[in-house]
Amino acid sequence: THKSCHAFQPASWHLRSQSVSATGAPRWNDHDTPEKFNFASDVVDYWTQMEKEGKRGPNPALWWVNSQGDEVKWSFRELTDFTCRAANVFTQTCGLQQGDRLALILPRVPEWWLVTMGCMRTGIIFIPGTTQMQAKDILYRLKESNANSIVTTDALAPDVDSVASQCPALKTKLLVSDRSCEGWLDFRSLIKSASPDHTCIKSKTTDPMVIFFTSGTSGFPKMAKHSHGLALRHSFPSCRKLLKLKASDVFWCMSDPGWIAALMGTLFEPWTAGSTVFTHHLPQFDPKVIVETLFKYPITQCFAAPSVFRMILQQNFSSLRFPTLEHCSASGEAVLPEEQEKWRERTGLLLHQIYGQTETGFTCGTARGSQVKPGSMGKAIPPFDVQIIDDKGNILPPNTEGNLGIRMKPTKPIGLFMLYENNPVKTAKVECGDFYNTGDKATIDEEGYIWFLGRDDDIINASGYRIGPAEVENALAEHPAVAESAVVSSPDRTRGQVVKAFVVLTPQFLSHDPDQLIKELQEHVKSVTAPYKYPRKVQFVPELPKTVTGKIKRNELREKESGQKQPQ
Ligand code: BCO
Repeated sequence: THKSCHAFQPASWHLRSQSVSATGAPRWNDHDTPEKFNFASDVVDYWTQMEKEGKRGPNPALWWVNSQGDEVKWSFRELTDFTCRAANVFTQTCGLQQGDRLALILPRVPEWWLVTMGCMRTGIIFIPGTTQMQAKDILYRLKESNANSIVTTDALAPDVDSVASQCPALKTKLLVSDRSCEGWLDFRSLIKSASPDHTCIKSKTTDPMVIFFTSGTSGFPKMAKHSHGLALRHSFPSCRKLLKLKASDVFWCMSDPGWIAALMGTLFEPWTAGSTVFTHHLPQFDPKVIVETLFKYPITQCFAAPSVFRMILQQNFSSLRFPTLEHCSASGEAVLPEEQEKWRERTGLLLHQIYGQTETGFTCGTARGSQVKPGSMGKAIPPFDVQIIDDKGNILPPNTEGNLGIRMKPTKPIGLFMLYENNPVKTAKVECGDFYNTGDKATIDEEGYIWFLGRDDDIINASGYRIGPAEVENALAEHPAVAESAVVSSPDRTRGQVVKAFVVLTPQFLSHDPDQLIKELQEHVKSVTAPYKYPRKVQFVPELPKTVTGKIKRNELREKESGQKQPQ
């Protein structure tokens, strides 16, 4: 009985250059740059209209479950209704306007979709973050981004309250909870009472839509800003070919809602095709729950970090022949050929790699139905022109190691990030000739397949999380036992890499029990920053290797680590 939103105007489709594909999904061509685009009105409201016209099956647009047996199923019509209400909550109750910023720190709850699309409808720039963040992480993000509003749960409300006085731009705090909290607006009851009548802004494709904080090599996380073009790209034929999703598919992306992978995997990619977005609340990662879920629900495609597939394979489940699963994709870290082979043996399914960064979204991948070359990240996804370049931006010949670059001159492709907010130095630093330099080392073969080789800096990729060493070293430095530390990656069978800290102890801690101290340092890091960054390995050393100018030689430590036998 929900009223439909006034934003949808079918006539507008005829004014644009895009065509309608065989499956009914709106499309543009790979190199189209329409002046205006908004994912909420151009894609989601399109599917709402298809539902109204009886041109889409009865499967839900969003299918949410948790381990307690709760379930939420929303149609596109309901999504349009609820997200228009969210838009009205933001503009009318919170007084937010186009260009304002909203920090979004929610676990996998249905309201996450309402907030993201409510922001898109109003032009409010949203800033997703993981719920693993601690008060200090939240403070840094709120201050740096000048966030005017925050949406989170009662679990993080006390952390936000403890830092809110230091964030002058923060005006409204919205709580997603069954309980009320003083000083916080109740998002759920506001949605219920808000009007579903809202007119979506006519955003320019180049208008800012979202800001992600990415890990810094040497300093604090930086803000990668994306335009609405990030979402538009998923309507391009090359992107549609990657997973070949259909309206009848049920797609499960397991990424934490704080990462760009979630935006692509639980919004843009499946809903462009009109597919069902499936999600399991999963507060704690558990391979058993993943496997049970793949058996229980009619999921046809899944998308997760390679560590998830690895952890499933390591559990010795009696059967991994999932009844409805047809296609699997992995992204966030490298997949080894033997892992792909093991997954195929156990499930009968190929594991397709997709590569992307926070700055780039989907960059290359092995398209469904095309040849899987084991260990390869697949081919470039147009409009990205991906090349292997040298340090001056010259294109290198096939099978030569170099930097993975995306051409950004003379024309910046749709989907590549706009800039690092407030950081022109860093923005300029990633430009290399005509290319954006991803900082990843790779090779390309004669057929255009790309192989990942490693980072050219100190960033650690632990189970798909990119972690800057400074974030962990700063956290360690706050503990009285730490005189100084150096943090590097260490190879790991399950997570690809883990964080390893070399620690020089202060004199008063030299006689402490080392095992006890390691646990204490690990708990300390978990308590001052997002726990996924904690050093899973710690080694006490009398001193750190340094250059004559006193800079820590992290590469020396890293090389030593990678030369070591991996723990079994
Ligand atoms: O392993 P431990 O038990 O020692 O510690 C874990 C958690 O238990 C703990 N923790 C979590 N929340 C906590 C907490 N501790 C205290 N308080 C809390 N509130 O901290 C550790 C968290 O580490 P984790 O998340 O790496 O471990 P977990 O739970 O084993 O999860 C495994 C994965 C594989 C599910 C997880 O690492 C993961 O989700 N990785 C993928 C990250 C990802 O999505 N990356 C994509 C980025 S976007 C991109 O690459 C572009 C793609 C186009």
